[in-house]
Amino acid sequence: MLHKGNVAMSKNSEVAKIFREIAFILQTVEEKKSEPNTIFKIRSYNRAADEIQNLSFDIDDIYKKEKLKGLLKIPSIGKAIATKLEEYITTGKIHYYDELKEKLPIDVSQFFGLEGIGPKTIKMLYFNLGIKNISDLEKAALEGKIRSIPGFSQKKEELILKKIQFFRKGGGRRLIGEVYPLVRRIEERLSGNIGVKQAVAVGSFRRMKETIGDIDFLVSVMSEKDGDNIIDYFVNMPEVKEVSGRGLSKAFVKLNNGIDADLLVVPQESFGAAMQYFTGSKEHGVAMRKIAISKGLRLNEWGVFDKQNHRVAGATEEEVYRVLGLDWIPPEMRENRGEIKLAKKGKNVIEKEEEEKVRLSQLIAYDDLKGDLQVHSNNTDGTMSIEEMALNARDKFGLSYIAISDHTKSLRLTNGLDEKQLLNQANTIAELNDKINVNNSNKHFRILSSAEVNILKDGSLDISNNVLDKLDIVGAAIHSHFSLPIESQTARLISAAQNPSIDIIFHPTGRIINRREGYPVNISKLIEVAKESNTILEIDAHYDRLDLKDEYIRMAVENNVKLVIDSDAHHPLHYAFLIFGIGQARRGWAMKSDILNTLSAKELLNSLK
Ligand code: DGT
Ligand code: CA
Ligand code: CA
Ligand code: ZN
Repeated sequence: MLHKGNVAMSKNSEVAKIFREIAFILQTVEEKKSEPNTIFKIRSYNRAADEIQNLSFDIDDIYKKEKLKGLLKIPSIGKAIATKLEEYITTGKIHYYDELKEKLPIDVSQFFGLEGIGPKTIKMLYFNLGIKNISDLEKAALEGKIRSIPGFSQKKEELILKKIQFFRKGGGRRLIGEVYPLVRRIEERLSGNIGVKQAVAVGSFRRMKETIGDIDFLVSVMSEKDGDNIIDYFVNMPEVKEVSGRGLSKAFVKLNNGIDADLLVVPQESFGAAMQYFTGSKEHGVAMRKIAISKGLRLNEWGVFDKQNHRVAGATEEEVYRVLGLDWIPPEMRENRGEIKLAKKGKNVIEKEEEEKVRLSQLIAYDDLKGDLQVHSNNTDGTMSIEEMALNARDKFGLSYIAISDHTKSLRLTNGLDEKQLLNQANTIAELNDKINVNNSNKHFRILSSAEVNILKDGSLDISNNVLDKLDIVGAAIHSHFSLPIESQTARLISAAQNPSIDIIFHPTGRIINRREGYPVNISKLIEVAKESNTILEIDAHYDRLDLKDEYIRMAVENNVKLVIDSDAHHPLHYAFLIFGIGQARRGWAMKSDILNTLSAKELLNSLK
């Protein structure tokens, strides 16, 4: 069982943003920036930002209850930062931040989106050309002014333009993990309103797309009066910043976090049809309407109607699909990529298609995962001990095993482990397994020894095979040399996959959604090698990675490559991210049997190469 992700909240996000800006400005203008003290400060602000962003409580509430003492209980928050938090909660300002802003009066957060354009560059851009935001930057680059800054070049100028383009393509879409808790919260509150029969978030959110343009809520009511009441309630929610429009059965608002949200209100008898319509995708809807027409029916958001204009279906989605001769289709599959053909009832004479049809009913479910195979501890860049990570996985998320996959030595930034430390850690894990299971005979939990081995430039690993072979399961990943050409990157991944000690390739393409494209990979080739070598490909469920992405998952599934879904947890709350990975797996048509961490730990270990 997985809990609903409690990931980010608005006040928390505001403070997190300010802390990231502080860290950034310190890196930019602080004279003593290479002194250990400053480095420590920069890291502390970044860590605090991550922590607060991912907190399951509102910092306001924490402060209300326990004041400064409560704030100090947040992991990674020391006295200095807690005091700044208090200042922000009580006055809405942080004096230290305002002071720093005076030294560098630019729109720092805009530049966060431009991966690879760091503090040093931004400082030069500001002091040489007065560039304060992305539009300034784009203008200067187009006018050829950037190359004239000492140390810059035409190549750098072109790179900057490319980064800006990539950033704009993201176009204000939010990562699903950024809006998930908020959407679930609103959905729950709408459901609890008097007069409301059902309330659900539809649109791209229900399809679990990796990014969300706007949020669509659908509500069914008993009477017109109830409809009016729920619209009143919606436009007056504390999350609403401004109301952009309101009609008899709909409302459009902008939320405090800048995202738009729509509300549609329908009568009970149309709820299923409206759900079908507003879940989309548009392409899936268009194809559905064609089928209706071919059957002499008409499908719209109010129902399915016959020639005499009688409603033949509409209250539930199932009946809408049924009268069109289709099985119900999971929302994540509704992209008009072949799912409608798959759902046609009784038409599949060919055996192969009959086999494929089980995908609809045997898609991996949100409560199918038994373990998590990418988990980090505070022995490297995680925030909690192995034991704490294990107990949280067991008690809060109902998992029955985790693999501790700490980074390895060549990743110095994370204090990666060397051979000796890895073997020591494996011994500690063996002892911990005894300890945590001692009084818990009914619910056996297993910690697996593992590592996230760093793939070096030439495709070799930074830990020797004889050490890796002593671990239960091993993942490998690329964390550097992102600018090598596609042939070299693919070759690096292939040599890791062909290494007999490597079981899994972690986050295979290295992308960070809306921030960096990742390194180029010939994915078909990698899939082919994964199949031949019995190597597992990972779906990293952290919502800013989702790597593999849906379309690559589908390719892997079609080629019978085995997959795992991991949270990449650096803190126990991050186990909540697993649902985003499951969502992508469903979008990639993966069945439970395609995902190896639906197996017990024993079965999983038996299936490795
Ligand atoms: P988003 O908001 O960009 O992440 O993507 P969606 O899929 O949530 O799209 P949105 O919010 O524009 O509309 C919600 C759903 O309503 C969409 O998935 C299908 C349906 N819809 C909206 N406009 C149209 C349309 O013009 N034709 C059809 N067939 N359906 C539409
Ligand atoms: Ca939408
Ligand atoms: Ca919409
Ligand atoms: Zn990694």
